[in-house]
Amino acid sequence: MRRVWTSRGVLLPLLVTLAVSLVFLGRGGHNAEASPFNPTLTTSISSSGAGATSDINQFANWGTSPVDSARSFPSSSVYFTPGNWGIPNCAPTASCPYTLDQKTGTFASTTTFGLLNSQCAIPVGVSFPDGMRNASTDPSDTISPGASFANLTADTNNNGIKDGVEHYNTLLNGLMSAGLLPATPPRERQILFTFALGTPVWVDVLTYDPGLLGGAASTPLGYATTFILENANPLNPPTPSLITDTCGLSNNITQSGLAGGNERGAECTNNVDDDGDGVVNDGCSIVGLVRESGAQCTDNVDSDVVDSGENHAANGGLGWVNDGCPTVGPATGAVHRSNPTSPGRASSSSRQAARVMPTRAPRPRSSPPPTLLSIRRSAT
Ligand SMILES: [Ca+2]
Ligand SMILES: [Ca+2]
Ligand SMILES: [Ca+2]
Ligand SMILES: [Ca+2]
Repeated sequence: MRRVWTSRGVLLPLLVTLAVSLVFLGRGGHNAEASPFNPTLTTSISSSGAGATSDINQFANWGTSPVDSARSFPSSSVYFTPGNWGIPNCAPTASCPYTLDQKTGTFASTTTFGLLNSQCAIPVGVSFPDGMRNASTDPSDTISPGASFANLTADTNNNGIKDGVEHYNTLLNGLMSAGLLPATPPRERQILFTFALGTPVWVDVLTYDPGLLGGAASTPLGYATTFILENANPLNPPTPSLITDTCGLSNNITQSGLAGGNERGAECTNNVDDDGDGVVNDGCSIVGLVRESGAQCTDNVDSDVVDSGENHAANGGLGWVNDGCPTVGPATGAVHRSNPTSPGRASSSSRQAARVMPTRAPRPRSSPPPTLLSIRRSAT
């Protein structure tokens, strides 16, 4: 049986907390515990050459073991990349060098869950096989998320791109209206989508120009990237879930140097190997409730006909061929992240790249609820 969980008298929509750096959004049942705040934070890059494209690998661990008294679920943290790094501008008024749904990175986490009101003691790996995908940055073009993010994951015009990728969403605009996100649109938006223990999970990853998120004092830290777990967004309608608590977290994030490697958009509405890597529709995002896998990824037909969430009559009856199958071959597309062009600065930045900055330690148990929680209460 599924149920909705309450904590401290507050109705909580499912809290899958894989995520991350929830800017101002954390509502985990244990994120208010008074515990030592001692995260392990590391960053590495794949290349330190001047001007070279480089993957940025970030690891942030707040503890996931049930015997780790210091484990915590951060309610707020932001990932910074020095301002002299090359990060293309995908703001609404700019010309983004990569297309919607192009793969821009990978993300995985381990989260400690409590299930069905039991003790919070189960570390579960939460993977995102589609990785991070480039998405619209235009706050003037929004759609509402719908129950279980159905509106975001739908593809109403059957063009191979999730509607939540093609459009901004009202959950983000709500945070802007509340002053919790900058009024200026982000320089880049990436999305993450997966199912965790059967529950749909949607994450918006926003990157802002220096000084916009966190104010002028944060300008020297560079570009700020924040991960917003929309399952924990107070503006999101509560959804009953198996998951009733969360209390530990570690994240592995890679922002790719090059964007691409996956088929996307119209390339996913056919049964053709459009990018010539020998595999049809590799890296096409999941459509519906299950992804094709194994031999289903090489048969070049719409194999998962049991997927009731997928429109198998779409695309002239082709359906969605090999949806959700892995990306094959390296990215050869546009630059997504690159080192500074000055050699001296590149060397320095290889040590400083993309620092992980927890911006706030867990609040003591007696502290007031997060700001947005108050807003939600007044609205209901
Ligand atoms: Ca194709
Ligand atoms: Ca291919
Ligand atoms: Ca399919
Ligand atoms: Ca197939």
